[in-house]
Amino acid sequence: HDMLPRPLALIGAEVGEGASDAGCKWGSQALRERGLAAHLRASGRAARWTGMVRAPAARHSAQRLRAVEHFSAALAQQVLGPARAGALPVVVGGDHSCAVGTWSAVAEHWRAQGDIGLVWIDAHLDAHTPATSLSGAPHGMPVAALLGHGSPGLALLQGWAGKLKPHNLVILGARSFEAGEQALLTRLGVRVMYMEEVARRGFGACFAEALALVQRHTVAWGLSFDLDALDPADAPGTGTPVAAGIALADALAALRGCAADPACAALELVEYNPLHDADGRTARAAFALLKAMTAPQGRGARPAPCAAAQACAELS
Ligand code: Z70
Ligand code: MN
Ligand code: MN
Ligand code: MN
Repeated sequence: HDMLPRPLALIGAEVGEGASDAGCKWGSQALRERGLAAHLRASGRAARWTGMVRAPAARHSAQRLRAVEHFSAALAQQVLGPARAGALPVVVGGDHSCAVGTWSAVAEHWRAQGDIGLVWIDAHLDAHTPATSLSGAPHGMPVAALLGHGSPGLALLQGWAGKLKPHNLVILGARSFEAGEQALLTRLGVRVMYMEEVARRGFGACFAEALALVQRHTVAWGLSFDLDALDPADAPGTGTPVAAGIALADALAALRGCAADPACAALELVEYNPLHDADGRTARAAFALLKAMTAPQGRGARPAPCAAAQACAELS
């Protein structure tokens, strides 16, 4: 088979209307200006920005869901293009409402062949419907929409509902959620590895099990990483930091090379808020996470050499 790693198609999801703090609308632009594409090219893959999709501004909560619905359809088109061209779409948020567009496009792309799986790494469950949400914030709803529940404007993107089947979804790292969204996931039988389990078993063991589960009954799988899953010490620059999260080092070790699997359909990294990242720590975490995920070799393989590594080898 083709041994060249797929090129990365970076897509900016400029949406903050899904969150109560809209600051992460500017997250993808900030990471782009810091040189994310060049950083990822250093590990030996082609990488370029193929699209930036901006949500229409919305002031009132009634407008926010509409804005996110319009944005989701536009984002899905920007993800479908590179997917059809054989690139690996990497969606950079933006608040997590962008996941509806991303994974609806991936499901649409693979629909004739079979179901898709998804690993969702997040401090939250994001499984509200407008009926159960206490905040009304659309970024608390994308999981429900992808499962076919809640706002028809989100659930029926691409003209059909149920992009994800409950047994093909695993949520990892959850530690802040409300009863209504948890009840939906429990009723549907979605596997949730709460932070308590992640802390007890280790992130690496949990991610390995989650990956195996989402690969089992699917033709392709993806990873949606909400930066607030990380411990706030490693990633304070997010809309909603939640204490006692995943250590960045553990995430980097476990995720290294995961997208080298040809069945990896897309990646997503969301909720970067540059307005809460004065020292750049969270941007560095985002860079490192995406570089680890897109490392051309699988887990356990040695990292690709770079100029600095060459110098290190010569010194040793
Ligand atoms: C809460 C709500 C949320 C992300 C916050 C929070 C949702 N459950 N999601 N940050 N990524 O408002 O529905
Ligand atoms: Mn989220
Ligand atoms: Mn979250
Ligand atoms: Mn190096």
